[in-house]
Amino acid sequence: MKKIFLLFFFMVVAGLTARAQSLTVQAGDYNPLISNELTGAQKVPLLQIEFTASQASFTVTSLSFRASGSIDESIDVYAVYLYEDINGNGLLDVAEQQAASSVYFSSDNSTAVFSGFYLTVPAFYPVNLILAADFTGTATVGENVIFSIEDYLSITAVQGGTSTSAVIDGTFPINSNAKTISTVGTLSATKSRKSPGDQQALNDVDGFIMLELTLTPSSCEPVQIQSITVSTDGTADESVSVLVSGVRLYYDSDYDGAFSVNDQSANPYGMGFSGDDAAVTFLGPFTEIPANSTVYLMVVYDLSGYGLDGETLNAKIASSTHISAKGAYSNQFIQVVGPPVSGNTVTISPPTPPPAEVVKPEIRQYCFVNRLSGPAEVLYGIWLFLTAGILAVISFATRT
Ligand SMILES: [Ca+2]
Ligand SMILES: [Ca+2]
Ligand SMILES: [Ca+2]
Ligand SMILES: [Ca+2]
Repeated sequence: MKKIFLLFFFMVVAGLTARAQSLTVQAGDYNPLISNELTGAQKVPLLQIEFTASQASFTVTSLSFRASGSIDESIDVYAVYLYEDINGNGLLDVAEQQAASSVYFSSDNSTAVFSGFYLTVPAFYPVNLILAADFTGTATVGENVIFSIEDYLSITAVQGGTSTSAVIDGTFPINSNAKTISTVGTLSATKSRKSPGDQQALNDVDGFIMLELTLTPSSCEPVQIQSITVSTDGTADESVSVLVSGVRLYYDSDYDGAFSVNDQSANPYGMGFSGDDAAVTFLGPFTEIPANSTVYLMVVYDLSGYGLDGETLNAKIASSTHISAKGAYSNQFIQVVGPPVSGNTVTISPPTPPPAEVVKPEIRQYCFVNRLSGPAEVLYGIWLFLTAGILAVISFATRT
């Protein structure tokens, strides 16, 4: 009976362990949003795919994508690419390399298979890929396309260092957002991966980063932002706790989520909240952002010193109408996708008290040349002088 129980116990444990060693596949947190794209656009990011391994590492060896939508992918898409998204931001950065050789679609709404590569997914460290496409220029305005991982059979993976097939977890299909062929651009405005989390701020701190935005025009045309409205609804009265002209915008040019030497101001002057839970609107025009590229914009506050301990502050782009942007070629106001975008909560803490003055024990100096401060010390000095003199005389007399 005991043996049967133990056997049953080990089977349950083994079952749980096997279950736990799965490879989870899902759209990444920074998956590109819907956008308009130029008919001949190159390296358009389409879908961010995140692999997460629990307990054991895995190796992905093939991945297939099904195309759908009105464009004929065998004619209108030159090739699709799989990039390793090393910094996980859903964008193709200069240093990021292809994870597999490019492939193409052989017919309309067909499947393209990336194979013969070895992508390692270590336990507990998510790995992100980006599917991107080159369009040929033959698709017509208004046509669209979506790319999908249809089911778990679209992924081949083995447990690291073995030939054991991976158990794939995920909710399928995993779809890209729709890409529509157009000449009029769109602007994606999302929370940057480097935007700070919940944090505390001294109530008189300057240049505190509240929110970082990722601003990405699609491939159609450069984009010029005309205005940005920053809203807030923290418990603090922002007109009291934030300085007049204490709301400012900066470009995070090196994308480190912090102030750096080359980070330029995006607007020549700061703004101030006129009341509690008020909003401020920065009127541009701001620097034009090239097509299919990205800038990172930080919203920073200078705090006044009057915020109370425990009160909260935040910064948000409350709706897509709170960023107005024009296409440089179409000269039209274009669609902004992404908002609402909210920074995390900042809790005001009292300023750090100045360090307590260190009381040094007094070192009495009896050299009367540089310290003759009181009558007692003067007398003591004279006594020392006389004593030394007498001793010297005695010493001299003794020797002679
Ligand atoms: Ca199609
Ligand atoms: Ca990236
Ligand atoms: Ca920076
Ligand atoms: Ca408030």
